[in-house]
Amino acid sequence: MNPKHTAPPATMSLHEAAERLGVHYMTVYRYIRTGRLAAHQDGRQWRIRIEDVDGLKDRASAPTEVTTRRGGTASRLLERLIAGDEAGSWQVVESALASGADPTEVHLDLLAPALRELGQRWQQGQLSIADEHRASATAHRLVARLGPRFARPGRKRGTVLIGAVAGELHDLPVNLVADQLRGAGFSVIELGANTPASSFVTATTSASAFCVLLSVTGPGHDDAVRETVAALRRDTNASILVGGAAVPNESTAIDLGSDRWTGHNAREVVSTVTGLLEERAAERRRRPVP
Ligand code: B12
Repeated sequence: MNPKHTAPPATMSLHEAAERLGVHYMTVYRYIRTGRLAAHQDGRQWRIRIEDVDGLKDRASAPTEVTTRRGGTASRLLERLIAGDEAGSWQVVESALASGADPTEVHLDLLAPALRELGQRWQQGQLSIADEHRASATAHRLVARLGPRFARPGRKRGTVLIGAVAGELHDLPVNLVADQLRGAGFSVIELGANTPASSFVTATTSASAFCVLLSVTGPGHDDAVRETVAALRRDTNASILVGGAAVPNESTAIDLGSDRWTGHNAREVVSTVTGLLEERAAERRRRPVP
Protein backbone atom coordinates (compact mmCIF):
# COMPACT_ATOMS: atom_id res chain seq x y z
CA MET A 1 0.00 0.00 0.00
CA ASN A 2 1.25 3.48 -0.77
CA PRO A 3 2.19 5.04 2.61
CA LYS A 4 0.77 8.35 1.37
CA HIS A 5 -2.71 6.81 1.42
CA THR A 6 -2.54 5.21 4.87
CA ALA A 7 -4.38 6.71 7.83
CA PRO A 8 -2.59 9.76 9.28
CA PRO A 9 -0.16 8.98 12.14
CA ALA A 10 -1.62 9.10 15.63
CA THR A 11 0.87 11.79 16.60
CA MET A 12 2.51 14.72 14.86
CA SER A 13 5.53 16.98 15.30
CA LEU A 14 5.54 20.57 16.50
CA HIS A 15 5.79 21.89 12.92
CA GLU A 16 2.99 19.62 11.64
CA ALA A 17 0.74 20.70 14.51
CA ALA A 18 1.55 24.35 13.75
CA GLU A 19 0.56 23.84 10.13
CA ARG A 20 -2.72 22.12 11.11
CA LEU A 21 -3.57 24.92 13.55
CA GLY A 22 -2.40 27.69 11.21
CA VAL A 23 -0.01 29.20 13.77
CA HIS A 24 3.76 29.60 14.18
CA TYR A 25 5.52 26.53 15.62
CA MET A 26 6.73 28.61 18.60
CA THR A 27 3.08 29.30 19.40
CA VAL A 28 2.45 25.56 19.53
CA TYR A 29 5.49 25.20 21.79
CA ARG A 30 4.00 27.86 24.10
CA TYR A 31 0.65 26.00 24.12
CA ILE A 32 2.53 22.92 25.32
CA ARG A 33 4.57 24.71 27.97
CA THR A 34 1.50 26.43 29.40
CA GLY A 35 -0.55 23.23 29.43
CA ARG A 36 -3.06 24.22 26.73
CA LEU A 37 -1.93 21.35 24.55
CA ALA A 38 -0.97 17.88 25.81
CA ALA A 39 2.27 16.49 24.35
CA HIS A 40 5.07 14.12 25.19
CA GLN A 41 8.73 13.96 24.29
CA ASP A 42 10.18 11.22 22.10
CA GLY A 43 13.89 11.76 22.63
CA ARG A 44 14.29 15.49 21.91
CA GLN A 45 11.21 15.69 19.67
CA TRP A 46 7.81 16.80 20.89
CA ARG A 47 4.97 14.52 19.73
CA ILE A 48 1.36 15.67 19.84
CA ARG A 49 -1.72 13.54 19.31
CA ILE A 50 -3.79 14.64 16.31
CA GLU A 51 -6.98 14.44 18.33
CA ASP A 52 -5.44 16.85 20.89
CA VAL A 53 -4.55 19.29 18.11
CA ASP A 54 -8.10 19.08 16.74
CA GLY A 55 -9.47 19.32 20.28
CA LEU A 56 -7.56 22.56 20.77
CA LYS A 57 -9.09 23.94 17.58
CA ASP A 58 -12.57 23.04 18.84
CA ARG A 59 -11.92 24.40 22.31
CA ALA A 60 -10.73 27.76 21.01
CA SER A 61 -14.23 29.19 21.20
CA ALA A 62 -15.54 27.02 24.06
CA PRO A 63 -15.36 28.29 27.66
CA THR A 64 -12.80 26.59 29.94
CA GLU A 65 -14.03 24.62 32.96
CA VAL A 66 -12.26 26.22 35.90
CA THR A 67 -11.06 29.71 35.14
CA THR A 68 -9.84 32.27 37.64
CA ARG A 69 -11.32 35.71 37.55
CA ARG A 70 -8.25 36.93 35.69
CA GLY A 71 -7.35 34.29 33.19
CA GLY A 72 -5.41 31.46 34.86
CA THR A 73 -6.94 28.07 34.26
CA ALA A 74 -6.87 25.44 36.96
CA SER A 75 -7.35 22.59 34.48
CA ARG A 76 -4.38 23.78 32.41
CA LEU A 77 -2.30 24.02 35.55
CA LEU A 78 -3.38 20.54 36.62
CA GLU A 79 -2.23 19.01 33.32
CA ARG A 80 1.26 20.46 33.87
CA LEU A 81 1.29 19.36 37.53
CA ILE A 82 0.39 15.79 36.58
CA ALA A 83 3.15 15.84 33.96
CA GLY A 84 5.58 16.86 36.72
CA ASP A 85 6.45 19.88 34.59
CA GLU A 86 7.58 22.59 37.00
CA ALA A 87 8.59 25.03 34.25
CA GLY A 88 5.26 24.61 32.43
CA SER A 89 3.28 24.88 35.67
CA TRP A 90 5.16 28.02 36.55
CA GLN A 91 4.32 29.49 33.14
CA VAL A 92 0.61 29.00 33.88
CA VAL A 93 1.16 30.81 37.19
CA GLU A 94 3.16 33.57 35.52
CA SER A 95 0.52 34.12 32.90
CA ALA A 96 -2.12 34.44 35.66
CA LEU A 97 0.13 36.96 37.46
CA ALA A 98 0.70 38.81 34.18
CA SER A 99 -3.08 39.04 33.71
CA GLY A 100 -3.36 40.81 37.06
CA ALA A 101 -3.97 37.95 39.52
CA ASP A 102 -2.25 38.49 42.86
CA PRO A 103 -0.38 35.69 44.69
CA THR A 104 -3.42 35.04 46.93
CA GLU A 105 -5.59 34.49 43.85
CA VAL A 106 -2.94 32.17 42.41
CA HIS A 107 -3.03 30.11 45.61
CA LEU A 108 -6.75 30.03 46.23
CA ASP A 109 -8.39 30.48 42.84
CA LEU A 110 -5.89 28.60 40.67
CA LEU A 111 -3.73 26.11 42.61
CA ALA A 112 -6.30 25.00 45.22
CA PRO A 113 -9.02 24.25 42.59
CA ALA A 114 -6.42 22.38 40.51
CA LEU A 115 -5.57 20.23 43.56
CA ARG A 116 -9.25 19.57 44.27
CA GLU A 117 -9.77 18.52 40.66
CA LEU A 118 -6.74 16.24 41.08
CA GLY A 119 -8.52 14.59 44.03
CA GLN A 120 -11.71 14.10 42.03
CA ARG A 121 -9.88 12.55 39.10
CA TRP A 122 -7.93 10.26 41.42
CA GLN A 123 -11.13 9.22 43.21
CA GLN A 124 -12.79 8.45 39.86
CA GLY A 125 -9.85 6.19 38.98
CA GLN A 126 -8.64 8.41 36.12
CA LEU A 127 -5.25 8.98 37.77
CA SER A 128 -2.80 6.68 39.51
CA ILE A 129 -1.27 7.24 42.93
CA ALA A 130 2.00 8.04 41.14
CA ASP A 131 0.20 10.77 39.11
CA GLU A 132 -1.19 12.23 42.31
CA HIS A 133 2.18 12.16 44.08
CA ARG A 134 3.97 13.74 41.11
CA ALA A 135 1.35 16.49 40.89
CA SER A 136 1.63 17.15 44.65
CA ALA A 137 5.42 17.27 44.47
CA THR A 138 5.26 19.78 41.63
CA ALA A 139 2.65 21.82 43.52
CA HIS A 140 5.07 22.03 46.47
CA ARG A 141 7.68 23.51 44.15
CA LEU A 142 5.24 26.16 42.93
CA VAL A 143 4.27 27.07 46.48
CA ALA A 144 7.96 27.44 47.34
CA ARG A 145 8.53 29.71 44.33
CA LEU A 146 5.56 31.89 45.25
CA GLY A 147 6.55 32.05 48.94
CA PRO A 148 8.75 35.18 48.82
CA ARG A 149 5.84 37.15 47.33
CA PHE A 150 4.01 36.87 50.67
CA ALA A 151 6.90 38.29 52.72
CA ARG A 152 5.97 41.55 54.49
CA PRO A 153 8.75 43.72 55.87
CA GLY A 154 8.41 45.45 59.23
CA ARG A 155 7.00 44.64 62.62
CA LYS A 156 4.89 41.51 62.84
CA ARG A 157 1.35 41.48 64.27
CA GLY A 158 1.95 38.37 66.41
CA THR A 159 3.12 34.79 66.11
CA VAL A 160 0.87 32.02 64.86
CA LEU A 161 1.76 28.35 64.85
CA ILE A 162 0.28 26.04 62.22
CA GLY A 163 0.56 22.34 61.48
CA ALA A 164 -1.33 19.17 60.60
CA VAL A 165 -2.00 16.80 63.49
CA ALA A 166 -0.30 13.41 63.97
CA GLY A 167 -1.18 11.02 61.15
CA GLU A 168 -2.42 13.79 58.83
CA LEU A 169 -0.17 13.87 55.76
CA HIS A 170 -1.78 16.70 53.78
CA ASP A 171 0.58 19.61 54.23
CA LEU A 172 -0.20 21.62 51.08
CA PRO A 173 -3.21 23.31 52.76
CA VAL A 174 -0.91 24.17 55.68
CA ASN A 175 1.64 25.67 53.29
CA LEU A 176 -0.98 27.81 51.54
CA VAL A 177 -2.60 29.09 54.73
CA ALA A 178 0.81 29.80 56.30
CA ASP A 179 1.74 32.04 53.37
CA GLN A 180 -1.63 33.81 53.47
CA LEU A 181 -1.01 34.61 57.15
CA ARG A 182 2.52 35.83 56.37
CA GLY A 183 1.05 38.06 53.67
CA ALA A 184 -1.30 39.51 56.30
CA GLY A 185 1.68 40.47 58.48
CA PHE A 186 1.81 37.60 60.97
CA SER A 187 4.96 35.77 61.97
CA VAL A 188 4.23 32.12 61.18
CA ILE A 189 5.84 29.00 62.56
CA GLU A 190 4.96 26.22 60.16
CA LEU A 191 5.23 22.62 61.38
CA GLY A 192 3.91 20.90 58.23
CA ALA A 193 2.31 17.44 58.26
CA ASN A 194 2.06 14.70 60.88
CA THR A 195 3.05 16.73 63.94
CA PRO A 196 2.90 14.99 67.35
CA ALA A 197 0.93 16.70 70.13
CA SER A 198 4.05 17.18 72.28
CA SER A 199 5.83 18.96 69.40
CA PHE A 200 2.92 21.41 69.04
CA VAL A 201 3.34 22.22 72.73
CA THR A 202 7.13 22.66 72.61
CA ALA A 203 7.00 24.85 69.51
CA THR A 204 4.12 26.99 70.83
CA THR A 205 5.97 27.64 74.09
CA SER A 206 9.31 28.47 72.52
CA ALA A 207 7.77 30.81 69.91
CA SER A 208 5.32 32.44 72.40
CA ALA A 209 2.59 31.95 69.78
CA PHE A 210 -0.75 33.58 70.66
CA CYS A 211 -2.65 31.15 68.46
CA VAL A 212 -2.30 27.58 67.21
CA LEU A 213 -4.03 26.33 64.04
CA LEU A 214 -4.58 22.58 63.78
CA SER A 215 -5.12 21.39 60.24
CA VAL A 216 -7.26 18.35 59.34
CA THR A 217 -7.90 17.50 55.67
CA GLY A 218 -8.68 13.79 55.55
CA PRO A 219 -10.91 11.55 57.68
CA GLY A 220 -9.94 9.67 60.85
CA HIS A 221 -7.93 12.23 62.80
CA ASP A 222 -10.38 13.20 65.56
CA ASP A 223 -8.45 11.45 68.32
CA ALA A 224 -5.20 13.14 67.27
CA VAL A 225 -6.93 16.54 67.28
CA ARG A 226 -8.41 15.96 70.75
CA GLU A 227 -5.08 14.78 72.10
CA THR A 228 -3.29 17.84 70.68
CA VAL A 229 -5.92 20.24 72.00
CA ALA A 230 -5.67 18.67 75.49
CA ALA A 231 -1.87 18.93 75.53
CA LEU A 232 -1.94 22.57 74.37
CA ARG A 233 -4.58 23.50 76.98
CA ARG A 234 -2.56 21.86 79.74
CA ASP A 235 0.77 23.53 78.94
CA THR A 236 0.13 26.79 77.01
CA ASN A 237 -2.18 29.84 76.99
CA ALA A 238 -2.51 29.97 73.22
CA SER A 239 -5.92 30.11 71.56
CA ILE A 240 -6.63 26.92 69.64
CA LEU A 241 -8.31 26.95 66.24
CA VAL A 242 -9.18 23.80 64.30
CA GLY A 243 -9.94 23.81 60.57
CA GLY A 244 -9.31 22.35 57.15
CA ALA A 245 -11.41 20.46 54.63
CA ALA A 246 -12.40 17.75 57.18
CA VAL A 247 -13.81 20.33 59.60
CA PRO A 248 -16.85 21.66 57.74
CA ASN A 249 -18.40 23.91 60.40
CA GLU A 250 -18.14 25.62 63.78
CA SER A 251 -19.93 22.86 65.70
CA THR A 252 -17.49 20.17 64.45
CA ALA A 253 -14.56 22.38 65.46
CA ILE A 254 -16.02 23.05 68.92
CA ASP A 255 -16.81 19.36 69.37
CA LEU A 256 -13.12 18.64 68.73
CA GLY A 257 -12.21 20.99 71.61
CA SER A 258 -11.33 24.05 69.53
CA ASP A 259 -11.90 27.60 70.81
CA ARG A 260 -13.43 28.39 67.45
CA TRP A 261 -13.54 27.34 63.83
CA THR A 262 -11.14 28.80 61.27
CA GLY A 263 -13.74 29.23 58.48
CA HIS A 264 -14.20 27.72 55.05
CA ASN A 265 -11.06 28.84 53.27
CA ALA A 266 -7.72 30.56 53.71
CA ARG A 267 -9.21 34.05 53.33
CA GLU A 268 -11.57 33.29 56.22
CA VAL A 269 -8.68 31.84 58.25
CA VAL A 270 -6.84 35.17 57.96
CA SER A 271 -9.88 37.17 59.08
CA THR A 272 -10.57 34.76 61.98
CA VAL A 273 -6.98 35.02 63.24
CA THR A 274 -7.00 38.81 62.82
CA GLY A 275 -10.28 39.01 64.77
CA LEU A 276 -8.83 36.84 67.52
CA LEU A 277 -5.74 39.06 67.81
CA GLU A 278 -7.93 42.16 68.11
CA GLU A 279 -10.12 40.51 70.77
CA ARG A 280 -7.08 39.52 72.80
CA ALA A 281 -5.72 43.09 72.58
CA ALA A 282 -9.10 44.53 73.68
CA GLU A 283 -9.19 42.08 76.59
CA ARG A 284 -5.72 43.18 77.71
CA ARG A 285 -6.82 46.84 77.60
CA ARG A 286 -9.84 46.04 79.77
CA ARG A 287 -7.78 44.19 82.38
CA PRO A 288 -7.01 46.41 85.41
CA VAL A 289 -3.35 47.42 85.76
CA PRO A 290 -1.99 45.71 88.91
C1 B12 B 1 -2.58 15.98 47.35
C2 B12 B 1 -3.46 15.02 48.11
C3 B12 B 1 -2.87 14.03 48.86
C4 B12 B 1 -1.36 13.92 49.03
C5 B12 B 1 -0.93 14.97 50.08
C6 B12 B 1 0.25 15.75 49.59
C7 B12 B 1 0.61 16.84 50.57
N1 B12 B 1 1.87 16.79 50.93
O1 B12 B 1 -0.18 17.66 50.96
C8 B12 B 1 -1.21 12.46 49.55
C9 B12 B 1 -0.91 11.58 48.36
C10 B12 B 1 -0.14 12.25 50.62
C11 B12 B 1 -2.62 12.15 50.04
C12 B12 B 1 -2.89 11.11 50.88
C13 B12 B 1 -4.17 10.75 51.23
N2 B12 B 1 -5.31 11.29 50.81
CO1 B12 B 1 -5.38 12.97 49.83
N3 B12 B 1 -5.67 14.38 48.67
C14 B12 B 1 -4.86 15.18 48.08
C15 B12 B 1 -5.66 16.21 47.25
C16 B12 B 1 -5.64 15.74 45.80
C17 B12 B 1 -5.21 17.64 47.35
C18 B12 B 1 -5.10 18.18 48.79
C19 B12 B 1 -4.85 19.67 48.73
O2 B12 B 1 -3.75 20.11 48.91
N4 B12 B 1 -5.90 20.44 48.41
C20 B12 B 1 -5.79 21.87 48.22
C21 B12 B 1 -6.13 22.59 49.47
C22 B12 B 1 -5.58 23.99 49.41
O3 B12 B 1 -7.54 22.64 49.52
P1 B12 B 1 -8.33 22.45 50.90
O4 B12 B 1 -7.88 21.21 51.58
O5 B12 B 1 -9.75 22.60 50.59
O6 B12 B 1 -7.74 23.67 51.73
C23 B12 B 1 -8.50 24.79 52.13
C24 B12 B 1 -9.27 24.57 53.41
O7 B12 B 1 -8.76 23.49 54.12
C25 B12 B 1 -9.12 25.92 54.10
N5 B12 B 1 -9.00 25.94 55.53
C26 B12 B 1 -10.03 26.37 56.29
N6 B12 B 1 -9.65 26.37 57.54
C27 B12 B 1 -8.38 25.94 57.61
C28 B12 B 1 -7.55 25.77 58.72
C29 B12 B 1 -6.27 25.33 58.54
C30 B12 B 1 -5.40 25.15 59.73
C31 B12 B 1 -5.80 25.04 57.23
C32 B12 B 1 -4.44 24.52 56.99
C33 B12 B 1 -6.67 25.20 56.12
C34 B12 B 1 -7.95 25.68 56.33
O8 B12 B 1 -7.98 26.56 53.54
C35 B12 B 1 -7.49 25.88 52.43
C36 B12 B 1 -7.31 26.85 51.30
O9 B12 B 1 -8.49 27.56 51.01
C37 B12 B 1 -7.07 16.08 47.91
C38 B12 B 1 -8.23 16.52 47.03
C39 B12 B 1 -8.91 17.76 47.62
N7 B12 B 1 -10.20 17.87 47.45
O10 B12 B 1 -8.30 18.62 48.21
C40 B12 B 1 -7.06 14.62 48.35
C41 B12 B 1 -7.94 14.20 49.52
C42 B12 B 1 -7.94 15.25 50.62
N8 B12 B 1 -7.27 12.98 49.99
C43 B12 B 1 -8.09 12.06 50.36
C44 B12 B 1 -7.71 10.80 50.87
C45 B12 B 1 -8.84 9.80 51.08
C46 B12 B 1 -6.38 10.49 51.13
C47 B12 B 1 -5.84 9.18 51.72
C48 B12 B 1 -6.65 8.61 52.89
C49 B12 B 1 -5.72 8.19 50.58
C50 B12 B 1 -5.25 6.82 50.97
N9 B12 B 1 -6.17 5.89 50.95
O11 B12 B 1 -4.12 6.64 51.31
C51 B12 B 1 -4.42 9.59 52.16
C52 B12 B 1 -4.41 10.08 53.61
C53 B12 B 1 -3.03 10.17 54.15
C54 B12 B 1 -3.03 10.71 55.55
N10 B12 B 1 -2.80 9.84 56.52
O12 B12 B 1 -3.26 11.88 55.77
C55 B12 B 1 -9.54 12.48 50.19
C56 B12 B 1 -10.21 12.82 51.53
C57 B12 B 1 -11.68 12.44 51.48
C58 B12 B 1 -12.39 12.64 52.78
N11 B12 B 1 -12.34 13.81 53.38
O13 B12 B 1 -13.00 11.73 53.21
C59 B12 B 1 -9.40 13.67 49.17
C60 B12 B 1 -10.48 14.76 49.29
C61 B12 B 1 -9.40 13.04 47.76
C62 B12 B 1 -10.76 12.51 47.38
N12 B12 B 1 -11.47 13.18 46.52
O14 B12 B 1 -11.17 11.48 47.80
N13 B12 B 1 -3.51 13.03 49.53
